[in-house]
Amino acid sequence: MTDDLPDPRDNADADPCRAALHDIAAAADLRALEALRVALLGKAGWLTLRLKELGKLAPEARRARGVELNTLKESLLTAIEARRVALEESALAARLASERIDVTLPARPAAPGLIHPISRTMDEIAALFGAMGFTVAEGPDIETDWHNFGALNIPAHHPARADHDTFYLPPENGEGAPRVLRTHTSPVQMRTMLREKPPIRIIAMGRTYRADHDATHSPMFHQCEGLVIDRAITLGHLKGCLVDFLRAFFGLPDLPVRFRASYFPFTEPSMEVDIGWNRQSGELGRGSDWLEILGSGMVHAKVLANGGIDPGEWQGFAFGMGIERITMLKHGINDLRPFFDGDLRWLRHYGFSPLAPAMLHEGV
Ligand code: 2NM
Repeated sequence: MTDDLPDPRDNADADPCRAALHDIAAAADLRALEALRVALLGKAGWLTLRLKELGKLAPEARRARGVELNTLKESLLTAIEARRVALEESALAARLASERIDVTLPARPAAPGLIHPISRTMDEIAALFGAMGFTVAEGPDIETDWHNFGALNIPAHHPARADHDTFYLPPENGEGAPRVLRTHTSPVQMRTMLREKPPIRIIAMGRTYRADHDATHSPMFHQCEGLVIDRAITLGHLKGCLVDFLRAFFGLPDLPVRFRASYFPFTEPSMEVDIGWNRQSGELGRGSDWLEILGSGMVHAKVLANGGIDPGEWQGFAFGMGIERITMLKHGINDLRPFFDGDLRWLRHYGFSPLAPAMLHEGV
C-alpha cells in the first residue's frame, strides 16, 4: 500500500472495502483513478499482496479469505470501470462544450426587406387583371427565332430583327436558326396559343432584352402583355379592359384615355393608347397633353393561325406595355437607370413594404 493511500483495513467501518470504493467514486480524473487502480490491484497493490499471502494460510481459512478477497476484487474492478466511463463521458461533454463552433451565418442586418418597384408593379398588374379573370403565363427568356419573330408575323427585314437591336445566341445544337433573347413577351402568348385551346385570357410579364443602352433605354427591361381570345371578342372589349386597367392602376377614376390608329405586325387593326397629362408638371389626369402608354390591337389572323387557332372561329385582342415606364409615371421616378443598379439608398426610398401587398380593396 502506498503511503498516500489509506489502507482499507484501517477504516473503522465494518466493510473493509468501503473506503477504497469511496476513493474510486471520488477520483477527480482519469489519472487519479489509474493511481488508485495501481495502488489496489497493481503488481504491488494492496489486494494483490493480500492474494499472495493466501498461501500462508491454513486451507480452511484460505478458502474463506479467498472468497472474500475475490468478491472485493470484483467490486473494485466494477467500481473502477464505472468511474472510468463516467469520467470519460464528462471529459467529452466538457470538450464538446468548449470546442463548440457556430457555423451558421447571421442574417444581414442591413437587408432592406423591401419590394422592388418593378416587382410591386407586377404584383399590382396581376391583382388587377386577376380580378378581370386573367391568369399569369410564363415562358423562357431564351427563345427560338420562330416564337419571337416569325410566328408573330414579324418579317425577315423588320428592324427589330437587326443585329444591333437584338441579342442572338448560337443555335441549340449548332444547327438551324440562331436563338434570341426575347425582345418582347409576345412569344409567351404564342406558346400559350400553341399549348391551350381557346377561350384564352392571360397576361405575360417578365424580362425582355434589346441591344439598346442610354439614359432612357436599358438592355434588359420588363414588359407586360395580355391576350384575350374567344368567339366574339371585339375592339369594344379591348377598350373597356384597358381603360379600366389604366384608371385602376394609376388610381385616377377620370383618367382620360385615347385610342389612336397605329401599326404592329401582329395586330390588325392596331391602336396606340394615350393617357391625359400635363407635360409641364408631369401630373397625370389633368392638362391637355397626351402621353403614349401602351400598344394594342386585334390579333392578326395569321398570328392566330400560327398559334394553331382557327381565325374563322376565334378572334381576340392583345396589348403590351413597358413596366419600368408605367412604374416611373405612377411614382414620379424620373431616371430609368437606378432600377437596375441595386443601390440600397434608392431601394429604401422607392421600395414597398412586404407587409402591405398589392390588394384591390385598398386600391393599388
Ligand atoms: C403590343 C402591341 C400590340 C401583342 C400581340 C400579341 C400576340 F402574341 F397575341 F400576337 N402579344 N402581344 C401586342 C399587340 C403587343 O405591344 C406594344
